[in-house]
Amino acid sequence: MKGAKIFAIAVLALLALTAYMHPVFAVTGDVNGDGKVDGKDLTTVAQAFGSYGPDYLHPGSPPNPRWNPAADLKADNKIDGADLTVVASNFGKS
Ligand SMILES: [Ca+2]
Ligand SMILES: [Ca+2]
Repeated sequence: MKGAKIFAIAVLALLALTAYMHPVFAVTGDVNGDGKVDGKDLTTVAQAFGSYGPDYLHPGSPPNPRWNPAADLKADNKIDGADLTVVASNFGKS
């Protein structure tokens, strides 16, 4: 019984730690992973705008030369307005 209680406390502590650290590792719209959403992220998505990933045209097709998977925030294998909107709507967050 004591072991179960210690386990429960350990799980709760881990969950609290995860919730605390989560924003540091994942800011929505943070393309370059520097912890904030700013002009650099917007520029990165803008530069990849209109590009597409591998297998987009047909199975086995190569990715577009400007393809940047980090910029595909709405993960649909292409960079379009939806990805730009994610950066724009989270702009300034950290
Ligand atoms: Ca950033
Ligand atoms: Ca996308």
